[in-house]
Amino acid sequence: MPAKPRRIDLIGIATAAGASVRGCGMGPEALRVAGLPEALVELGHDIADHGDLRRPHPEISTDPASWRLPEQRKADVLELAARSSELGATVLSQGNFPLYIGGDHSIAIGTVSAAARHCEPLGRPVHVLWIDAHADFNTLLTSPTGNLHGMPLALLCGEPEFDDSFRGPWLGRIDPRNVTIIGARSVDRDERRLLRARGVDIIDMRRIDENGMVALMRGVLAKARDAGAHLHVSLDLDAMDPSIAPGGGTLVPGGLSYREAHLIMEMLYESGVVGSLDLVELNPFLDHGGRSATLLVDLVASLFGRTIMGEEAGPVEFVTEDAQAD
Ligand code: Z70
Ligand code: MN
Ligand code: MN
Ligand code: MN
Repeated sequence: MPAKPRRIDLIGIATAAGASVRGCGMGPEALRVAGLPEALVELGHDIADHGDLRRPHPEISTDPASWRLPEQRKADVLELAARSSELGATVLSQGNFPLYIGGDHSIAIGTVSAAARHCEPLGRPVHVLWIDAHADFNTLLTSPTGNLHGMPLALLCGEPEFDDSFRGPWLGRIDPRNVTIIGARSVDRDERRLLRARGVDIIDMRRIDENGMVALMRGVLAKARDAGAHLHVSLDLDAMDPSIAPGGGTLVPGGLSYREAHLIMEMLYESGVVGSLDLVELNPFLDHGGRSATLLVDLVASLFGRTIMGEEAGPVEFVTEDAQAD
């Protein structure tokens, strides 16, 4: 990825079916309004916007206590996962970069599946960098809420509690030992035990404070590079501190700083190993005047090559003192 312009395919997945709070179905449009396509074009990339995948019926509530029936929400999550897995795999087979804009984090069931299915016949491993306040590794039994946005990694890693109703030819499979979660600070008790048992690498806030972001990210990137992996990056807005990213439904204090988040993105760009990206959990209804949407656009720009000092295409001519004197 570094230096070379890419063809980036934007795929909106307009849903909140996996979340406890409504509103992140509006995420794709907010990111477009905040200038996501323009920021990528400005960096020299080509963009194709596929519009949004969505369920045909509106997200309405007839029961004020639960905005939609759990069975209906599950069906929505899985239908959108199947469709995004198909579309994402097609984009990857064309050699292009899929940028998925959610939507709640359940969309990663489909987006990571696309990468896994694309890479499997090539014998190429998929590594996942999950940037999130949460671990999203609950199963149907460990989940305290039943919300599917807290479970995508467990399903993708093949946890057996998910029955056949969660599976289909569209579902890909990843190895939990190739998953790194960074920014974690809210992990449920049974989820924690499962993560340890499966060998997921959790870079929680304590490890970031103690070791520093650069050293930790170097380790993640070296592992992916040495494996010749496709790195899928899944960026949950709530990884960032709520003071800079207020537009989420499940905010947790003590998150990534503006500088830590940009540093991750810049190092990802330089690594050249990133093959696909999710932007999830932006809730424009809860955002403050587009601050969180703008933050995500700026982070994506860093991931696609924006730097502070930039890079000029050719030699720059400066006005010298001599010329000024004429
Ligand atoms: C909790 C659960 C979660 C995002 C909340 C929360 C999961 N562990 N994920 N917000 N993005 O319900 O499983
Ligand atoms: Mn998440
Ligand atoms: Mn989260
Ligand atoms: Mn607020």
